[in-house]
Amino acid sequence: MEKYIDLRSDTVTQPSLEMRKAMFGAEVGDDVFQEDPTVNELQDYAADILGKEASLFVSSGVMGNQLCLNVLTDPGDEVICEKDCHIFNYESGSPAKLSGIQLYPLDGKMGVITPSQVESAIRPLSAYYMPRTKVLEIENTHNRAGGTIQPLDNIIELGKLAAKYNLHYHLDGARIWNASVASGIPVKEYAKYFDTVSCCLSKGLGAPVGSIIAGSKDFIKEAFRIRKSWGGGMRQVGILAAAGLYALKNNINRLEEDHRKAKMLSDLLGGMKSIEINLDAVQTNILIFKPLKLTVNDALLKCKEQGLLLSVGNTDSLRAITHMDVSFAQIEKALKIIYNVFE
Ligand code: TLP
Repeated sequence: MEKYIDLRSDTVTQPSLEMRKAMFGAEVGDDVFQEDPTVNELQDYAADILGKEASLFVSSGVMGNQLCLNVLTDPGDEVICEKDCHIFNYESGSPAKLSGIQLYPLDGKMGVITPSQVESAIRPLSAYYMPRTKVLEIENTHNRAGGTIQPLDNIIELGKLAAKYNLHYHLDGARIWNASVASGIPVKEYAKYFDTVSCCLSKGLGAPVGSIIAGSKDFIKEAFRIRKSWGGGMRQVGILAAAGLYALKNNINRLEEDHRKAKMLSDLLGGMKSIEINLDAVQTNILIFKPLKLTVNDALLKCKEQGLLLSVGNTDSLRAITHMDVSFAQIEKALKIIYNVFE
């Protein structure tokens, strides 16, 4: 794939030499016995950054979200979320498959749902024939909305509502790091309003694999048990945790560069007549835009022919994501390719 400028996702990054050295030198043990020192260090370090009692290293963002939902619900329960969110669209129906729960998706604006929308979706406790609303979930940054940041005041208001109705409050913070760097709001401040948080090490932070879930000690204890029952107990996994630890210690602040790269792209896209883009939504490292003269498939193909890889954003739109393995020079080149293909 080296000949391509790959903007399909920030998941395509390769572990750097320094990260590989950290992995090579990692001290390891059997993590099913909770004896891997590097995993334990990562979990303590992540819990501290997120301001939670405990955290757990898991294989992926999907596993992180699904473990949280599983622990927080019983079969037949309902989770309120936004209609373009990851758990509803891109997790293979796992809420139903793994936990026997259903989702209640609400129509958000740029990925944001309001307290009044949520309040009217909460099932009355007296209605025994309805599902029980158990969890409120939001995504920060919101992937399909274009990497948009959830406003802190809305996060807080939704949290108050969740508390009022005795709901658990879960954050899919796969890209919480991007939200924090772009807004200047510490990750801990974002995480503080949620019972459970899931966040990825293998996206903008550049680790080859892994996510972290965080919450109370009791929650993590149960998540640890369920992770094992899903086949997610790994042994000398400190080799991978070392990459995550390296990512958390070294690769958060540099996300600002990725946001600048996204801005370079949006400056061009915003002025093009052959493309529709909501510039207000370009807040971090994701761009979602609609080709007006080409189909999504034709656009993907034409870009690929010229050396640029994009992905599908929504059914009728394209997605470009900037990351550490695409240089500013490559972004300049991508700008030319986009202009040639679309204009
Ligand atoms: N998102 C991937 C694809 O699945 C769409 C991507 O390329 O962006 N939450 C959010 C908000 C995500 O964007 C993703 C991955 C996940 C969870 C799941 O993470 P993984 O892929 O590690 O299971």
